[in-house]
Amino acid sequence: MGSRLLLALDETDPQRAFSVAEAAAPHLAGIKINWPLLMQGGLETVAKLAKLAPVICDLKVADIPNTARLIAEAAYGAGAAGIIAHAFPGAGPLRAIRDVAPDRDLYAVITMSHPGGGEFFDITALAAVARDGGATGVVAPATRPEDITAVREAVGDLKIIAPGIGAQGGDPRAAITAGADLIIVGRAIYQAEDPGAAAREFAAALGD
Ligand code: OMP
Repeated sequence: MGSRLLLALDETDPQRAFSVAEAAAPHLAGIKINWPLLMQGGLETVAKLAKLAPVICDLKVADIPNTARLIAEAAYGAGAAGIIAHAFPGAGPLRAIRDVAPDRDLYAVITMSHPGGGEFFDITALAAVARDGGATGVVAPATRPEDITAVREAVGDLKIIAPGIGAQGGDPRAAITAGADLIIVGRAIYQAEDPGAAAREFAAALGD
């Protein structure tokens, strides 16, 4: 089976980020980048990393459809294979993103991994928004495997990607057993002494 590991590359030094990505790439299904790296490295980071693995731009888009579309045009245009957006603004902004690149991925956040991160998110309602908006997947917390199970029931066959492994306390196998398709690991890999070895161990823990 191919890798089920996504690297959350929140390393803020673009050069160091690229060497971490190079070391980890053989063990990855993809690389997720967020504002900390994008703000330092700019959009060209996407194209550079895309040579190593598919890149998901975790922009947590939460805006009106027109602004969501403009953001999506920039990110997909730079070579992103996927974008992460919030579901709570409704199906319209998700649909606007999807329409920019119907052949790429769009992940909707329908609950979050930090303590209290589930308080204001209604999984059932937001799963319906994700589906209506044409999302190809959703983000669900490895810190609460029971929520991943609830999300799996609510989203059917949409892809579930699960952050919160390692530094936030989640366990990779528990997340997969609960229904996640892919796990997301950041600090436990990019802050490791040997990021390549750490990525290999996470992939091996899943039997990949
Ligand atoms: P580590 O905690 O360092 O493994 O990183 C987790 C990554 O997943 C970070 O990039 C977070 O921004 C992201 N994330 C969460 O931690 N929790 C969530 O609920 C959602 C995300 C996300 O959308 O990726």
